[in-house]
Amino acid sequence: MSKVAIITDTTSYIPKDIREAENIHAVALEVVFGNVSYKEELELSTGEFYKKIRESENLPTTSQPPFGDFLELFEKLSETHDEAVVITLSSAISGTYQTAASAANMVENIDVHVFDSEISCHAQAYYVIEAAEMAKANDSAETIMTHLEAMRDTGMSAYFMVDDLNHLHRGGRLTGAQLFVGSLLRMKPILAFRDKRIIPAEKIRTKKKAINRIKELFDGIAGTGKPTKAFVIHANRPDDAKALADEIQVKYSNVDVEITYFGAVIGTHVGEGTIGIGWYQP
Ligand code: MYR
Repeated sequence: MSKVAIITDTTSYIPKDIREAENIHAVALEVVFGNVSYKEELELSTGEFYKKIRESENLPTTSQPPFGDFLELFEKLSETHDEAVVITLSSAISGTYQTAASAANMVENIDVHVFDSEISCHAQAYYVIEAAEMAKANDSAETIMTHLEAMRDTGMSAYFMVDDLNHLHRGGRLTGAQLFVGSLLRMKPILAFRDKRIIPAEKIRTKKKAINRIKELFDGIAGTGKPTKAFVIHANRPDDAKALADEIQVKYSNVDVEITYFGAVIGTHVGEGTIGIGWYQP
């Protein structure tokens, strides 16, 4: 029987206690302030990050995990496992997928499969948790990959609204905005993933209207009555996130809603104040 290790990158923001309980390994992306880089979640917590950006003169940048971190982990896991499944954030917004795939090709004694979640954050975590449950049930890496692909085909959605679009624009992670970027930067567009990339899905003028529109999009899904997994995600807006999650939970008994966060690396690109809702109907 094949023993499968489950690996993710830190942008799935799965808390350490859950990672440990589910045997999930995490490889960290890095956030860079000046010439000091920190492995997010391991060397810089999300709380410390939001404090640091307020105190720092220059805005941080980010980078994918070093190639050697994947290689070292794969080699270590090859002593105890036959196969591994790595689940990364979207390959169109970070080189993490490509780096993991290159390291997978270099390693011997373990068969490493790399899965592109085509999204990030808690939506990525849904794949990781599912894969960890399957590995626990002794499914093979191939069976897990097939299941993850089916989940991706079913549709994983996330809509979010940023307080200041300049962060995403500066980091070059906003697709399709070039033609109307001047006017867009003054708006509160609703952002979403399409074909692995972040696009302004709808142009909206005010924060209030934007959040109401996100709720409306979610209502269209939750209102079907089908069992739905949902998350409210925020960049240092815990009270607003809680209020939104409570509202969803009171309204829909078919929805299992969690509150989650944008950590340092994704927080660098979306900026403090970002809030959104993501969902998946298994
Ligand atoms: C890197 O330096 O490789 C990391 C780049 C990360 C780009 C993040 C762009 C924003 C993603 C928003 C995710 C929202 C999910 C609900």
